[in-house]
Amino acid sequence: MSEIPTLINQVRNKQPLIHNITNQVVVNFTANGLYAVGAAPVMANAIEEAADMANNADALVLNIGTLTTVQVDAMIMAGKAANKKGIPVVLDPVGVGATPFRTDAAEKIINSVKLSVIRGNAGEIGHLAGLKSDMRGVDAVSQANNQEVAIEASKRLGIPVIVTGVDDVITDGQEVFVVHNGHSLLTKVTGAGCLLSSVVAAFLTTDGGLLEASTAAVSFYGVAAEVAAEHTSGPGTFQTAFLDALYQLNSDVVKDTIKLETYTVT
Ligand code: ATP
Ligand code: TZP
Ligand code: MG
Ligand code: MG
Repeated sequence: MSEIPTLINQVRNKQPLIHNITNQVVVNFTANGLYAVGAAPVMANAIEEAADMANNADALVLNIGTLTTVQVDAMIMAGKAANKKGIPVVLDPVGVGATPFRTDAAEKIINSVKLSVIRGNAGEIGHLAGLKSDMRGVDAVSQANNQEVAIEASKRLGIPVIVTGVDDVITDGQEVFVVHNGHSLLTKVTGAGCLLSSVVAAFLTTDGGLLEASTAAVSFYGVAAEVAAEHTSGPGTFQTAFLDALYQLNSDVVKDTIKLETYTVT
């Protein structure tokens, strides 16, 4: 996709403000990762201010990783404010399917807020769509066919989805983008998926169409992981090198390194 470098540069120039209502595990990593890609993070969970903060932001991320009942209400209030303002809303349904509370909360959010895209692993997205799926805590267990899960889930939910794992699939049920970049060290750092959801939100503030901007975000992220892994000996140094790669990555390197497949479902 020729526009990937343009979209990366747009994020860096625009410095979009991303409002994250996210889990306690990944707050710091998400904020630093957003700064590294050139966006600006803000975290605001309180029910008293969630809608006001969304109203000041360029995009909203709802992440259910360490949910409370009050936080579900705050997410819905923020989501409705974002919808009214017309800014993108990304849902990361962390661990959905692992407990009934998470499942009920995710369904409530989906039914109350117009979502731009849902990003999760195959277990999470499959579960949301009523497909058979396995979760162990917040991690996907089986290696499902990500393309089948993504296409079917997007059709059933009527919402574009991003299913990540060894391969990443971005689809609205019709147009399919498969990104083969990334590195297994991303599975050894908590919050790699959560940060990706926030990076997708940052890219959705660009001029790119939803699927193109999401694909640019996912491929940029995957190539950054490959670059970072070259300089690291394990998860600790990888985490630091990954932030550096997100910050330094030349958009032409992404264009040259991206392994992308696209097709239309017939
Ligand atoms: P999980 O909790 O199951 O790890 P997640 O929400 O953390 O899910 P991932 O599916 O791990 O999200 O995706 C986060 C990033 O890690 C994506 O960029 C994805 O391409 C990458 N990734 C995940 N697994 C691998 C792998 N085995 N090889 C290469 N890249 C991977
Ligand atoms: N527990 C609740 S939320 C969370 C954990 C470990 C973080 C999950 O992050 P990711 O990005 O899905 O790996
Ligand atoms: Mg992970
Ligand atoms: Mg996750």
